[in-house]
Amino acid sequence: MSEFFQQGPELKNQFDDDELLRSCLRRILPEHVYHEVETDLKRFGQRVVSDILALAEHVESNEPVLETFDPWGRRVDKVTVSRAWQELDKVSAEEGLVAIGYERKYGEHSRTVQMAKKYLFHPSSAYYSCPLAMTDGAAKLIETYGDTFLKDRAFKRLTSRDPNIFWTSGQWMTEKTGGSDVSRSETVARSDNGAWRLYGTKWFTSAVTAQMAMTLARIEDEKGETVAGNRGLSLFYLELRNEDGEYNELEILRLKDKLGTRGLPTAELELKGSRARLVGRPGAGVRSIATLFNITRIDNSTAAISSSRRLLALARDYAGKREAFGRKLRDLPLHVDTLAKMEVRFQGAFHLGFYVSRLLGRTECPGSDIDSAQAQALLRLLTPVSKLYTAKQNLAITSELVESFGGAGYCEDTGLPKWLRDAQTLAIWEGTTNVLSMDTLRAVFKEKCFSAYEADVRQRLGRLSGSPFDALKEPVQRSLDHLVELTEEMSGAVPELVEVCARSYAYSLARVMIAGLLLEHAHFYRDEASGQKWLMVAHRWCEKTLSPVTIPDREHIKMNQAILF
Ligand code: MFK
Repeated sequence: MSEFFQQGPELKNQFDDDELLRSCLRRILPEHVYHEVETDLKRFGQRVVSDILALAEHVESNEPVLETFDPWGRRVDKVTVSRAWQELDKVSAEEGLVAIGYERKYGEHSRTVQMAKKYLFHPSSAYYSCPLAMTDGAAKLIETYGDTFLKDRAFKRLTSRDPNIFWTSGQWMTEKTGGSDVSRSETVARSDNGAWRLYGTKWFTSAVTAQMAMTLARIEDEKGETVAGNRGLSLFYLELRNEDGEYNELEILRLKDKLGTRGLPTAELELKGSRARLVGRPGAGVRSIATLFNITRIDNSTAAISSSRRLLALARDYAGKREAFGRKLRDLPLHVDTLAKMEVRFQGAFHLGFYVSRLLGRTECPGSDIDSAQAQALLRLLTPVSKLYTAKQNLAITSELVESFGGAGYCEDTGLPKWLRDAQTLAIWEGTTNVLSMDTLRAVFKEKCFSAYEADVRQRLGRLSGSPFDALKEPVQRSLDHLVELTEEMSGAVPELVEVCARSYAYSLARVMIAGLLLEHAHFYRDEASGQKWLMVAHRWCEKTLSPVTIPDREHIKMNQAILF
C-alpha cells in the first residue's frame, strides 16, 4: 500500500506574496499614501486567505435556491443565499470596497488604492465582486446624472461603510431579444399619475439580492407608442422592494443555471408594473448607462488579472512541492517555461488594468498633473481594450495553469476546475470580446480617442533612456508607427473590412500599450535588484510581434462565408 500523499498548494498573505502589486503601488503612489495604505493592504492580504476565503468557500458549496411558491401555493419568490453571502456584503461595506473610490481621500490615487483592495478581494469573494462592481457603476452613474433625491437616497447607501446602511445595485440591461444588441429591448415604461411603471422581462440580472437596480425601458406615449432602437430607450432607477418589504411588482421567474459563478444569484425577472424613476434625459438611456458599464468593465479587468494571479500563486507553490521524474516541478525546464510564459502574460495584463484605474482616478480629481482631456480620451479607449484583453489572457492562463496540476486540476474537490468555469464569464458579461472590439472602433473613430493613445505611448517611451531601454523601445516604436498608419488607413476603408480586423486591432493596441508600461516599470526600478526581474519580463514582452494586424480584402470576407456556410 502506498503511503504517499501529495501535499496540496497553499496560499500566503496575498499582499506580502505579491511583489508585482507592491512594486507597482510603490511606484505609482506618493510615498506618504503608500505608507498610509500599506498596513491596511497587508492586513487585508491576510484576511483574503483566512476568514474571507472561508466565507467564499461556504458560498460556493451552498448555491442560491429559489422557492417560487410557498407550501400553500402563494407566490413568494424567495431566494435563499448562504449566510456567508450576507457576511461578504458586510465585509465589503466595512472594508470600503466601493466607498474608497468616492471618499477620494487619496485624491487621484483613490481609484488605484480601491483597485488594489478589489484585486485582493475578488479571488476570495465567490463573485461578491460582481454586485460590488455594479454598485460602483451605479454610484458613478448617480454621481454623474442623479438628482438630489437619488443622491440622498441611493448614492449615500451605495458608498457607505456602514453595513446597516450599505446597499448594492443591479444592472439590468439584458433581455431575451439581445444581450449584445440592447437596442432591441422591449421593456416599456408607462406613466401612472406622474410616476413610471415598468413592464417587461429582464433575462440576466446578476445578484438579485441587491436593494436597487438601474435598467432600461422604452417610454410609451399617450397612444401607447414607443420609439424603436437605442433612441427610444431611457434609463430608470428602481428599488426591488416596497416599504412594506414586498417585491416592487416583480416576479423572479427562475435562477440561471450557469457554467460558473454559481454562488452568484443571477435571475430572470418579470417586471409587472414596477415603480421606477427616470434618470437623465428620455431617450438617452444607452449613453447614460454606459457610465455604469464603463466602471463594471474596469472591474472585470480587475477580476481577470486577480484570478490569473491567484492561480499563479497556487501553481508556483505546487511546483515547489510536487515531484515528478525525480525532481520537483520547479526544476523541470518545460514546466517552468510554461509557468514563466503565463507569468509574463499576467504581468502585462496587470499593468494595463492598473493603468486604466489610474486614469479613472485622474479624470475624477481635477488638478492632477496630466491633461485631463487626454486622460478622459485614453480612459474611454483603454476601458474596452483592457476588458477584452485581460479576460482573454485570463482564460488562456487559467486553462494552462489548471492543466499544470495534471489530474488534480480536473477534480472538483481541489477547488481548481471552478477557475476555468468562472474565467469564461469574464469574457462574456459586460460585453463579449467582439462587442468590445467594436466599442474600441467606436472610441477611435467616433470619439477620436486615438491621438491620446499615441501621445501617451510616445511620451512614456520618450522618458526611457540608457541601455538597454534605447534598444528595447525601438520595436515598440515601430509597432506604434504601424498602428498610426493603420488607423489612418482604417478611417477611410470599407466599414465591413474594418470590422473584421477590429479584434486584432484591439489586441495590438493592448500589446503596444503594455510594452510601454512594462518598460516604464523596469526603468523605474533599474537601480534596484528587483529591476532585473521586471526588465526580463519587459524583454520577453517586447520580443513578441506587437501589432500583427492589417485590413483584410473583400476576398477574405467571401472566403469566411464559403468556409463556414
Ligand atoms: C467582477 C466582474 C464585474 C462584472 C459584473 C457584471 C455583472 C452584470 C452582468 C451584465 O449586466 S452583463 C450585460 C452587459 N451588457 C453589455 O455590456 C451590452 C453589450 N453591448 C454593447 O456594449 C453595445 O455596444 C451597446 C448596447 C452599448 C451599444 O450598441 P449599439 O446599438 O451599436 O449602439 P450605438 O448606437 O453605437 O451607441 C448608443 C450610444 O451609446 C451612443 O451615444 P449617442 O447616443 O450619444 O450617439 C454611443 O456613443 C454610446 N456608447 C456606446 N458604448 C459606449 C458609449 N458611450 C460611452 N462608452 C461606451 N462604452
